[in-house]
Amino acid sequence: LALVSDLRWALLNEEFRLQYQPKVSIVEGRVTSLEALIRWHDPVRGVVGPDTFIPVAEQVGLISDLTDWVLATSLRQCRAWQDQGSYVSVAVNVSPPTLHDTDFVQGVRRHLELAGIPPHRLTLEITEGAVMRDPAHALRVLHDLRALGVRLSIDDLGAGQSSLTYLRQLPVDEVKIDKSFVMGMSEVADDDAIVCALVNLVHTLRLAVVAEGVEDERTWQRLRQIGCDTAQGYWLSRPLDPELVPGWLGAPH
Ligand code: G
Ligand code: G
Ligand code: NA
Ligand code: MN
Repeated sequence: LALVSDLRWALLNEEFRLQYQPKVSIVEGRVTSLEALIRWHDPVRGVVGPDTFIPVAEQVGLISDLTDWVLATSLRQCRAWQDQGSYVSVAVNVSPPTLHDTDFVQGVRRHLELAGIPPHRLTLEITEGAVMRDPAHALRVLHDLRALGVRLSIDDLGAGQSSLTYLRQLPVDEVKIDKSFVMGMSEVADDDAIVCALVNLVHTLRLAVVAEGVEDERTWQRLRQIGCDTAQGYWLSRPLDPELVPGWLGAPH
């Protein structure tokens, strides 16, 4: 496949970029973290989104190198913002296979040390699929990451093969409700009911709940009303190029 060799080359040739999308505390209005989202600036294809190449990278064993690059780049960026006076946190998406790499926890620790960022300022977003493929091992890795001091988030609740059994025993700090429910909740009564139920479910587990895909003010107000902790979505901010982040953080919103 041309895509595969192009991806290897792209990594060497530094063709990947990160954008950052804020997660905002609904009660305090404060940014709780900035999620790093990868894009590929291919000279021929133009800007390619992760949905196109992450699944390929997972299949051909490139995903760990990519995640390594994302961790290094986002933590270095976090340090640069810190040096400018912004003590923000970053969130990094971790693909299922990467969680099961033997040296993943050591790698995370090394990247934090290199950047000089305290572990609690890094959140790792993990989908349920990562846990389901080998629950016993995933649980050990999550406990090791927890012991290291990084925050853990379960991504896309409701989109995959959820198991409440695992959700209950995972050592995580927050759960993100999948945007497919949140995006429609202003118009679709069932989606509103599902989001309400998921917010209550996550709170019953004593975890923080994030709604992603907040696209209008009505949804934000509704989430506030039902006690959702944190929101993320185009209405708050699109994913931002890194140089726009300090200005966005400083502007009133
Ligand atoms: O940013 P966008 O909506 O195009 O992201 C599409 C998908 O790609 C999302 O599911 C997102 O979690 C995933 N994604 C974005 N950046 C990364 C990354 O750095 N690593 C992994 N594993 N997935 C990512
Ligand atoms: O799977 P994950 O949750 O990481 O997916 C994040 C993806 O969702 C990113 O590609 C991001 O661009 C996209 N996204 C973020 N906010 C919104 C939104 O409000 N609406 C829509 N449609 N997509 C969003
Ligand atoms: Na995510
Ligand atoms: Mn998500």
